[in-house]
Amino acid sequence: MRGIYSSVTVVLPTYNEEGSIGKLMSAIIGRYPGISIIVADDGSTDRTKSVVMSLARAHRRIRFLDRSSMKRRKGLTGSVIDGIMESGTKFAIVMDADMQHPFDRIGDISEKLDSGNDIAVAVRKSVEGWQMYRKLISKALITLGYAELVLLGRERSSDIFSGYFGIRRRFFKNIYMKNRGRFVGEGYKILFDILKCIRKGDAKIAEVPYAFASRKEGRSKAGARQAIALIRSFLS
Ligand SMILES: Nc1nc2c(ncn2[C@@H]2O[C@H](COP(=O)(O)OP(=O)(O)OP(=O)(O)O)[C@@H](O)[C@H]2O)c(=O)[nH]1
Ligand SMILES: [Mg+2]
Repeated sequence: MRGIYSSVTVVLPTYNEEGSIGKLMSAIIGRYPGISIIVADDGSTDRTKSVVMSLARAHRRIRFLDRSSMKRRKGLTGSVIDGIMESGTKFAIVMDADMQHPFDRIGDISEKLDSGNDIAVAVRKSVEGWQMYRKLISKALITLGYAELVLLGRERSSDIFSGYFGIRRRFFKNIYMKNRGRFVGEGYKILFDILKCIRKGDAKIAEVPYAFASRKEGRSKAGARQAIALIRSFLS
């Protein structure tokens, strides 16, 4: 099994995740020998950096990417792009750092990539802890986004906004280099930006089901600004 995981980098975007980042990284390293991790941080003001750095001293496959020292604009999509581009492995797996994405799906995602898929999307089969209004807004946006992909003849998956997916790095790099202007760096939905750049039939996409858990630590950063960024994604 070590074979597959030494080809995988897990990209974890963070902003103030001191409550979960250490536990998540230790769990990933313990379960998937040989795997690499890049934490793409946007200048967290809590202890996120020191937690990651102390683990990085013991594990050479852990890296902390300090985006604030790179004078980049803040943003989840931009952080994920930097993380994937900086990873040196054949595959990258993107997931939230707040434990809402169960890390035990990393194995299935890695296997789907290793067996020849360009993208393996972890698809939400259930969502825990969201209020009704958030479910409704989410459903409306998903319907709009899906319709756009169908109308434009683009690739899709049954969870087009999933923040948990794996991708072949060269495949991503190729798409990103040709379509930089269509990625909304401040946005939250990089998978949608990727899908809208792939003509239907030009990628092999697999799915892995999972249950989206409620946040147990830290604070949500999702809000109106991210919804506006998504509208920009629809239009770019
Ligand atoms: N680097 C970086 N990471 C971010 C930024 N905004 C959010 N994140 C991280 O992206 C992941 C997802 O953000 P969340 O706030 O949990 O969004 P969400 O899961 O849709 O919302 P909740 O269900 O309310 O937690 C977490 O790991 C955050 O720390 C950002 O601007 N920059
Ligand atoms: Mg979250």
